[in-house]
Amino acid sequence: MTIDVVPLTPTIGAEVRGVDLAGPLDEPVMKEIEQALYRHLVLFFRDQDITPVQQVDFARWFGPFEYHPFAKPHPDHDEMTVLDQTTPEHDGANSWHSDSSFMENPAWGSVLRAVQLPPLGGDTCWANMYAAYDALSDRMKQLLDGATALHDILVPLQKAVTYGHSAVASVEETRAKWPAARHPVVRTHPQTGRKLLYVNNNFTTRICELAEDESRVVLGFLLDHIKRPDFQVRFTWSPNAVVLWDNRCTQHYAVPDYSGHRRVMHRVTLEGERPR
Ligand SMILES: O=C(O)CCC(=O)C(=O)O
Repeated sequence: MTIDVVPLTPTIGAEVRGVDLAGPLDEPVMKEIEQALYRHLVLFFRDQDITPVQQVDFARWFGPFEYHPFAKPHPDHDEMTVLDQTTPEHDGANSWHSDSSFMENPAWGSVLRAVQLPPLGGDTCWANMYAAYDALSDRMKQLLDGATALHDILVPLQKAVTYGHSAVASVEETRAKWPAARHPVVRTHPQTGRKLLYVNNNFTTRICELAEDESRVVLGFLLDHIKRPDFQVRFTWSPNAVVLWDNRCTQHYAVPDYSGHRRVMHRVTLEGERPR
């Protein structure tokens, strides 16, 4: 079987047709999907009426699972988290982010499936962080290459607790378990060997090698820069659509425009490696 990969923008995102994720999918097909992912960074599969077990099995091929410390697990499948939202404004997904960058080993990627959708809205956008790095001037690249930044759960966690999106008992105790992680500002993707910008609006608080006020300005510029529409693809979900993304070289943003309607998604996240 050869899969049909249809790019959605010149920069990021492709729809994959001719694949039934209910599986089983043989090794050559999975390798084609993997290669398509490295090329397009985010893959969209429509009309995949699959069970949680089938979703978990598809994700498993890419590596071990990440068990998120704060997300709500599926009652029957602890590898899966359930995103169930009617008040999306403050849940932290409507801010450009790379998942779990506050961890030493942030997520490799995720498989997300639309279970229940609002009548309108609830799109998700992804952005290409290779393109964000490539678009910087040589002088800015020189400044950032070799620099490191802190990624901290504290503020997003406080916000999530304030708005009822997280049930952690104590922000301080949770934070103590997850002290800020230090990662390179410019990361090299372990499979493609390409450099990419690795700072995000949810978690990155400080560029370590700069003075505090310098960091505020440079980081502020970078956190705006990564939002450029020419780095992005925007996906309008349909029932049973499935998205596979590489979390290492992308960021995403869930559009919170469906308040009062329910949106339920099943997510399986894969464990990543330490950024280098
Ligand atoms: O619900 C979505 O579309 C994306 C949610 C999100 O930001 C995430 O899974 O990290």
